[in-house]
Amino acid sequence: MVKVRMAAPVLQQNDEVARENRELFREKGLFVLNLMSSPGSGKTSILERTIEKLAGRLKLGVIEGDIYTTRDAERIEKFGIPVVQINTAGSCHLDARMVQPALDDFVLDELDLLIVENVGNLVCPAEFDLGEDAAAAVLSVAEGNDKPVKYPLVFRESSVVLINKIDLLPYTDCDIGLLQEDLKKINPQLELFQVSARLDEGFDPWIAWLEQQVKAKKKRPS
Ligand SMILES: Nc1nc2c(ncn2[C@@H]2O[C@H](COP(=O)(O)OP(=O)(O)OP(=O)(O)O)[C@@H](O)[C@H]2O)c(=O)[nH]1
Ligand SMILES: [Mg+2]
Repeated sequence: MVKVRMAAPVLQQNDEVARENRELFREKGLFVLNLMSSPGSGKTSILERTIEKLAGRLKLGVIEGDIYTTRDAERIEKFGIPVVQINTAGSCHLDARMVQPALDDFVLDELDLLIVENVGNLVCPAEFDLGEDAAAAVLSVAEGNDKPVKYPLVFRESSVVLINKIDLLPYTDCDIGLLQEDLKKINPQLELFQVSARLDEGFDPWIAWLEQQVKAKKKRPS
């Protein structure tokens, strides 16, 4: 009789490592955010504005997830904050096992906030827990009004949606009222922020939200 060993399902294995990551973040009192969107919605651009605004207020580290290249990490490195690039070499998302070794490259005790920019993809990243405290999704107004209803998981899993590129509204058929209604139907708890990373507009409520989350995490008893 041939002995068969059933491999633990991929998502189950991922969840075990995600739990270890989450436990480490709890020990360190570190707030960790998973930033997700389709390619080109403006995750890195929003990160750049966010880093500028948090300078001197919070100590921020960044993990960049991309299939190939170190381009996003190079953009972040210019701000002089700790950044690590993970290349997934084909995979459309980060998982907890990719993030775990990257954490060794930071001095976590010296950070208040760690933002993980996931691979540009509106579907796969939302399926993999990294051990983060919260997820934020970026949706640009140029992507079409139907994206929340067609790709609901990422919006269900997120605490925040940054509706980006509002400077382009006059050139699109986006109905921003309807877009926000659809997002709230999918997840009534969502915080919605309208921003333009290009024009550096609308960032104050987002920055206040981040600072509030960091403060709450630090206070949580260990
Ligand atoms: N008009 C306009 N363009 C923007 C805005 N934010 C970002 N962009 C442009 O959109 C393009 C993509 O921006 P990125 O920040 O690289 O997008 P991303 O989501 O990080 O992309 P990936 O990492 O490849 O998934 C760039 O050319 C940005 O300059 C905005 O608010 N308005
Ligand atoms: Mg990017």
